[in-house]
Amino acid sequence: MCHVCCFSIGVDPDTGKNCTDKVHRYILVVAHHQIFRSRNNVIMAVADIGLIGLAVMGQNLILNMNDHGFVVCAFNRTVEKVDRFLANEAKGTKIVGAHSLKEMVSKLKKPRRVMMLVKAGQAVDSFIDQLVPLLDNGDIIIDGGNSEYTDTRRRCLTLKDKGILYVGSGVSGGEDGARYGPSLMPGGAPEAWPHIKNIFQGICAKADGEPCCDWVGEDGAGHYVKMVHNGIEYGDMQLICEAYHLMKDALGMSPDEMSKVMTEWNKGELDSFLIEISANILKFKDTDGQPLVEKIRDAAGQKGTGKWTAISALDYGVPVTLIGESVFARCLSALQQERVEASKQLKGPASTKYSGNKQEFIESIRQALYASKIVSYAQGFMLLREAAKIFNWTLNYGGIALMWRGGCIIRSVFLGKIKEAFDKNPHITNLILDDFFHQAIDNCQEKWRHTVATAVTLGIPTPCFSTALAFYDGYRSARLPANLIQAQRDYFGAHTYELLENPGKFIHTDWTGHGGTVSSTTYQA
Ligand code: 2AM
Repeated sequence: MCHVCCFSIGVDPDTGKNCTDKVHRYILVVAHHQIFRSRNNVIMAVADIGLIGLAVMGQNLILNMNDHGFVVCAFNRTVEKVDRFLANEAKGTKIVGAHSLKEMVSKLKKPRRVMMLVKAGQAVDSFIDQLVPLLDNGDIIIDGGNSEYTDTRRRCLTLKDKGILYVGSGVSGGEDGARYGPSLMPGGAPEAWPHIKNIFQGICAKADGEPCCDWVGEDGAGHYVKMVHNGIEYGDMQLICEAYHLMKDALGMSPDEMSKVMTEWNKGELDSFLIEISANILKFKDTDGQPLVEKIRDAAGQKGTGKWTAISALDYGVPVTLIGESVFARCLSALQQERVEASKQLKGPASTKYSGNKQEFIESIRQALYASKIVSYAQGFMLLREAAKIFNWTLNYGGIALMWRGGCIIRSVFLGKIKEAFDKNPHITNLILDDFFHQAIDNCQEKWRHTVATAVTLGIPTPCFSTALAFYDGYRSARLPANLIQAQRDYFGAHTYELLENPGKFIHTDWTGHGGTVSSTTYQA
C-alpha cells in the first residue's frame, strides 16, 4: 500500500483490481507517486510546492500560487488551521493539505520545494531541523519570512553541507501583494533558482509586463535586499510625513487640501504607492465626519527592519543618513508624552506660518521631497554595493530596481528610472551621477534649499529633507573638514594622519612638543 495515494502499487485505481496488463502495471507503478486519487476519484496532481505557515501572508501566497496553476500542499504548526483553510478559503481549489511534515513532504514532486512563511527566528530553525531528515539531496527549502540576512547566511551554509538548497526570499507587498502579486527577492543557493523560477515569476507582480522578481544573489542576498527595501520604505514614509508637516503647520492646510495636492503629485515623477495611500488616508473621514488621521496618536511603531538597515550601514561604514534619520524620527515621535511636556517649556520661533506664496511653497516642498528621495535611493544602492563587496555577492542592481518597481510598498515610477540608470551603466559609482538624476537634482536644488531653510527658520523639523541635502553637499565637496578631525585624533591619541600630497603614508606629529614620536596603530572603523 502506498502511503501517498492509498492504493496498492499496480492496482488500477478505477477498478480497484490488480492489473494484469504488464505495460499498464508498469505505468501505474511509475505514476503512482505523481498521481493520486481522492476517495471520490477526482484526480489530484501531487503538489508543486509545500507551504508552511497559514497566517494571512502564507494563505494568500498559496491562493496566488493556486490561481497560477500550481498545486500547493499547505501545512501549519497548529494543524487545525490546515483543515479550516481547506474548508474555507481554499474550498474548490486544487490546494491540498497535510497534517504532518512527513505527509506534506510525501505529497511533493521532486526536487521537493518547501516554502516557509512563519515567524522569523526560532520557528524557522525548528522547521528546518524537522524537514532535513525528511528531504533528499537537491531538495529546496525557501524562507519567505522576515528573517535577518545573517540568519539566512548561516542556514544557507549549514544546509549546503547537508545537500539541501536553501533560499531566503524577501516577500513584499503586504497581504494584497501576497494574494495578487508581491515583489519577490530570492537569494541563496543558485542551483535552486531554475526549480523555483516558474512559480516565483508566475505569482509575482508585473511592471510594464516584466516580473518583479529575479534571482538576487548568493546566501543572504535576498533577505539583505529586502532589508534595504524596508529601510528605504522608512525613508520614503518619513519624507512624505515631512511634506505633510510643512503643509499643515507652515501653510495651515486642511487634510482634504493636502490630499488633493498629493493626488496631483501622484500624477508626476512622485507617482508611487506611498503617495497614493497618503492621499487616501488624508481624505478619510471618521464616523463623525472628521479626518481620522488627525485623531491618531503621533507615536510611530517599528518592527526593526529599518533599524537593521541603519545598523548595517554603520557596520559597513556607508553614509545611509536618510534611513538612519527616518528611524530616529520614529524614535523621537515615540517619546510622545515627553514631547508634550517639553512643548510647554521649550520655545521655538514666534511663528510657524509661511508668509510667502502658498502655491510656490507647495511646489518647493514637492521638489524637496523628490530630491531627497533620489538621495535616499542613491544611499540605499551604495549600501547594497558595499554589502556585495563584503559578502562576495554578484548583485544585479537594475534587476533589484525592477523587483521594487511593482508589487512592494516602495513601488513607484521612479524605480523605472533607476533601472534605466543601471542599464546604461551597471558600474555607475553613485546614482546621483547618472545624467537623469544629476539633472533632476539640479532642477530641484534651489527649491530644496529654500524648503529646508524655511523649515529651519519656522522651527518645523525636517530631519530627512535636511540630512539628504547635507549628504548631497558633502558628497559634492572636494574638500571636507575631516583634515581637522585627523589632526585632533593625532593630537590627543597619536592616531596618525596622511598628507594630501602623500596619501597612504601615515605620519605622526608631536603637536605639543612633549608628546613623543610613538604613534598608535591606525585603523578604519
Ligand atoms: P501557528 O498558527 O501554529 O501559531 C505566523 O505566526 C506563522 O508562524 C503561523 O503559521 C504560526 O503558526 C507560525 N509560528 C509562529 N511561531 C512558531 C513556532 N515557534 N514554531 C512553529 N511555527 C510558528
